[in-house]
Amino acid sequence: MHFMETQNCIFCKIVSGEIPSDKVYEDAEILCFRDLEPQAPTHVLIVPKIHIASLDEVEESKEHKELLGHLMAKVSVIAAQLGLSNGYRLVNNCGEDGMQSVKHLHFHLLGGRAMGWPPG
Ligand code: DGP
Repeated sequence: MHFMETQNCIFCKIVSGEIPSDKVYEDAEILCFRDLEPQAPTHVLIVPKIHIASLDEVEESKEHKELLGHLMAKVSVIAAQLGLSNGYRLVNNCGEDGMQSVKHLHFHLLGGRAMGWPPG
């Protein structure tokens, strides 16, 4: 990880509090906040607090496996907190073809309406 990468990263600034966000859930490892451009009645982003550029940068290290396991285990907790009792969609956009725009690993949690498939 390069210093400049975290310094210029919007989501690192949200994690540090430098940029305000509408927080939904927070613990020592992860932060969940409402997306600025919601694509569903409920649309939040779940991010690791440490800077990982994308899912493609996730390694098979103990640290990454524990972090991602923790994040995944919290999805149902956050969904319940948001009242998504009828289901939801969890999305990760990775890299150029995945149309990832913010280069800090994040998962979109969308709900409150039926989703379409296939995705565009
Ligand atoms: P992606 O395209 O998967 O990289 O999604 C990035 C999402 O981040 C997009 O839905 C809009 C959201 N976003 C970008 N900048 C900000 C911000 O400053 N605050 C919040 N809350 N969301 C942001």
